[in-house]
Amino acid sequence: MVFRKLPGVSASGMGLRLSQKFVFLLFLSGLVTLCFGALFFLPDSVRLKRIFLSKTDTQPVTVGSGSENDAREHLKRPKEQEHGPRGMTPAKGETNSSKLKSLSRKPPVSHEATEERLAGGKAQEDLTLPRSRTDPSGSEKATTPDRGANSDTFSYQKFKSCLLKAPLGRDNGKPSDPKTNERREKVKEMMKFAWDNYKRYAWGKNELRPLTRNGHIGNMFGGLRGASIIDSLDTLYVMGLMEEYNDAKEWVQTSLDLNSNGEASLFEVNIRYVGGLLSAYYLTGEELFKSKALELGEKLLPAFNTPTGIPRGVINLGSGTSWSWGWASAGSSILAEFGTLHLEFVHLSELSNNAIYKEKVMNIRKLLNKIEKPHGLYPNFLSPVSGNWVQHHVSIGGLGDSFYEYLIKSFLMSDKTDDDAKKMYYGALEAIEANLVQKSAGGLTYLAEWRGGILDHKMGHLACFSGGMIGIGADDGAPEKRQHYLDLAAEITHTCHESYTRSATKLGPEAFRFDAGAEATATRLSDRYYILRPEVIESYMYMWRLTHDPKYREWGWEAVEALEQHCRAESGFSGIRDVYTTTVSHDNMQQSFFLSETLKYLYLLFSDDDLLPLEDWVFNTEAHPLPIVRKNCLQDEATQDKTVSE
Ligand code: DMJ
Repeated sequence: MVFRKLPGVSASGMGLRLSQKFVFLLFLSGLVTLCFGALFFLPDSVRLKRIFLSKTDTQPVTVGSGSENDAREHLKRPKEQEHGPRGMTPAKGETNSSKLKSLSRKPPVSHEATEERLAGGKAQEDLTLPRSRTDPSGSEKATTPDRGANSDTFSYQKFKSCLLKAPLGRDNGKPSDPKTNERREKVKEMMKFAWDNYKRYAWGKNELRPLTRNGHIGNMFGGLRGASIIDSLDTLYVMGLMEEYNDAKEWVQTSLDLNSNGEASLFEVNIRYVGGLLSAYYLTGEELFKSKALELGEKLLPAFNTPTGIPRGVINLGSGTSWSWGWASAGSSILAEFGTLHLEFVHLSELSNNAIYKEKVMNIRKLLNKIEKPHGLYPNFLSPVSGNWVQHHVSIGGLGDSFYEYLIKSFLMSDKTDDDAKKMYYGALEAIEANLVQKSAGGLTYLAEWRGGILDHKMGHLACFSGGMIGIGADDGAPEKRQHYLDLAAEITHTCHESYTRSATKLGPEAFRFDAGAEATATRLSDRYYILRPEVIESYMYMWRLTHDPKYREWGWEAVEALEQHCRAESGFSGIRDVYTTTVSHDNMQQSFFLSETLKYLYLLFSDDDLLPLEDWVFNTEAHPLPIVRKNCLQDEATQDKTVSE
């Protein structure tokens, strides 16, 4: 490089100036590099970071090369990590990032302490959610709430004032009848037994293996841990197991690491983790649960980056890359998976004051509303690319089930204002009645499956939730149909009960049939297992609340006795491989839904109706209670200071 002499500057002086400039420039560039580098260490929520470091686009691809038949096969096998039809096939390998974060500890709470805090309106600042907005860059990320915007923040106190009744009832739902109370106490003891063993042998893992006394992680939750803890929070709280609840809360505070980098089922993470955290927040007012739910919800958004906005089934929680299940026909998405996000996503929007979550699920709704439906039915597989059905298999059990459940519950959760959901639900129910509802030779009402017009006379255990669903929707149907819907709900619940009574263990098989002389029994070896599923008991609970017919409590008690006799092992509860033999073979898995659903529904069945009253709450498909959104009340200034009488 040649240096020219500048006028008025000596050569040595110029050399000095130049080297000073050089050092200064070096220092400056070092500073810039340092600042930029520091951006990587900022939390994702900081706006500066979002401006400089936009997330990489997701590349939709299809995982594996299985077929739908593989999927169905998978449903039938009582494999250890099998949870159901909607989150079925495990995603590929997972990473084990379980960094422990040490957060400040809060003192443990009791029911009384929480209620007192809410009623007194103390710590209002803690209970007020700051506002958040959609990222102006248009990226899929939800942006961090801005602190301090008051006009449209979520106030927990106000939310409580909009409930019609106290969530836990007058006396925590304690029934006055001593026999019923004894039964309720028994269920509570079962929960404590299940929890204590999980805590002792599997703490922080996803499920307990009660026979080998260790933990199971599996690969449905993308490296997230503690599924049994998150699924249990509300059950423990509602049952008044406060020491256990406090342990669970402390684990969430100190050890729930959402920065995992594995491939997760969007559906399973949503119903168990997001649903569990939301419920825990609404019941307790603990900000911790809300912020975790929002943090996780944000990580799910990239799954919606498809040409139609229909999300794919698998998402890498770290990179945001999403896939379709390898076994799903032609890279399709599953009706029960993308159709079971609505309740949680509406609440994520409520709490964050960020419309993005609701927009995502409303877009799914719009597409499904518009698309041509064969005989008015919704097939189980839809292409997220073209928005067309991929093939015509319709089922109210696995692959379809909770989509229908979320239609009626969306309507109920909207304080009966969501008319589209209402229309779609009753339209679907009409099509189901016209095409799938059957009467067996022995007079049992059941729901068959439909394959392009051909009926498969099989009903899965999963489809047994429909007794409860049709029951809770009966009242809002056309006036001339109301009694009919209630009767239909009772008939289906009766059929599902029959599937239990016809087995040696008095527990029901995974699927039962109504052909070749079969009446509500499994005819295939591969359908004989029971993995502690809740659906039949769920329908007993709803039918009890709707009719107060004592038979539902009796049926629930039969199930308790059967669970105790055949599923209780020395160190927890286990599924069994064959319900038709009393020489049981345990599958060595205490599913997390046993804690969140089966035991919660049993407890509610033996409680008074004012424990989580249906006037205020809907249960998500994992039995996590979510409150009805009373927009009028929430937006009404006058209710600001009103508090619910406890
Ligand atoms: C649960 O995870 C949920 O109820 C889901 O909707 C279906 N499968 C299981 C329980 O069987």
